Amino acid sequence: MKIAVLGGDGFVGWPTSLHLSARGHEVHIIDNLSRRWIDTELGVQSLTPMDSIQERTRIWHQETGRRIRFHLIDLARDYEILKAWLAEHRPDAIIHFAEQRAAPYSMKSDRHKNYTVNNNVNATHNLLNAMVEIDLDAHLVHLGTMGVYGYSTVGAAIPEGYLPVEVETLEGGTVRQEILYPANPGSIYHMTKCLDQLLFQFYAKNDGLRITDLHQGIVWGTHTPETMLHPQLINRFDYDGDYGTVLNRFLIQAAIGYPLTVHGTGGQTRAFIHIRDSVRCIELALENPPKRGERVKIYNQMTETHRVRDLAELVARMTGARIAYLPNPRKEAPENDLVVRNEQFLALGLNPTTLEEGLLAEVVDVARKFAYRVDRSRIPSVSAWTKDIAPMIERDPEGKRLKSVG
Ligand code: USQ
Repeated sequence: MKIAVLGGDGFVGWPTSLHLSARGHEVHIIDNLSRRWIDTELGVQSLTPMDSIQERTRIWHQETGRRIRFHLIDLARDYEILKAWLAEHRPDAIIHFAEQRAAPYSMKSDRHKNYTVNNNVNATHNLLNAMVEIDLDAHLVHLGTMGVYGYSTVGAAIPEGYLPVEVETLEGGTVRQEILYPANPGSIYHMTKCLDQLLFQFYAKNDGLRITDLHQGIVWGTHTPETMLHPQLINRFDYDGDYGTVLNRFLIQAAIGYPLTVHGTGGQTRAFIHIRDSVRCIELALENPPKRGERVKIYNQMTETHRVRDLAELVARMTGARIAYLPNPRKEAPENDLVVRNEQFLALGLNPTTLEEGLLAEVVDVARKFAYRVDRSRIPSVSAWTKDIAPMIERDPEGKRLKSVG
């Protein structure tokens, strides 16, 4: 297949591009390199040293003989260029990762809120609009998020996208329907993914676009078999307070002797998936497109759920790290249960990589190797969800800011 990977320079986009190229697909990365600019804005860098995208693709060719092409396009702004590119290349499939994906970054200031909404919503709409305009019947696979559902405890499992409901009719009977699970975003970033869902519903219904939406949990790990082929193919690894995600942060914190930064009581339960399973799920989704005219196909792309404090305790037991319970910069339920259905990927043959499989130690090893690149002052999460919360968040990472250290 000819596949366009939008956002192919990012944390999941890069290993996905390599995985698909290794399987013989013709891969084209489209990216505006915004993630690298945001590193510059925030004054942070990936824990792992990352080469330019051109250098990465050169090394990939050198190691495997396969070519990945790179095209510098900003989906949100360069509508005509995107449309012309799609018309010229006519890919069989498009994987859409090209969105600002950090919840804390999206909540930093009014500017960051505007940027995230403008970037994410315009990128998705420009893509859908262009596909219709040039009659492109490509399968669109989008990286959504488990966060569209919210994480509230309802005493029932979260279905894969659609909720069966019974509606009372005017005659007093009932009709059964399946509706999109009620959106319940917890950040501006998550809200843009909820808006994406509506764009997909409309374009699938109105224009028959074939769309798969993957509601992914928190990705952990860093290596895939392809990124390990050469040191310069290494994946990025975010540890800072905006882009670092919880489990990878705990592992790097343990590796450098920094207290594990649990927000609040750590009673938040979230869905997780290893990066290797993430790229495999995307491949499985590509192999199973919806038919033209079918509704949007939605998968829950996660393999297990964990409570944040249980993860901290696990990492502490494994490494001897201390745990710090900090004031939570986010407005979120302090404690929640979460049960998620994910039968569709399991039925397609996904064999989940779980936390028990020794891969936690692999991440700690990567973190130790590159520990010299860590700026400890960038570890705390200082992006507050509301103006009331902001004064509770102190910036000193290892002194004043820690409420208690266990
Ligand atoms: N948390 C801590 N300590 C930390 C960092 C986070 O306790 O040092 C807590 C947060 O308060 C939150 C939970 O851990 O309750 C998860 O935070 P996160 O930063 O790991 O994940 P999140 O902001 O939800 O976003 C990440 C990705 C996003 C993706 C989402 C999937 O950045 O792109 O959509 O995970 S999900 O969480 O399932 O919605």
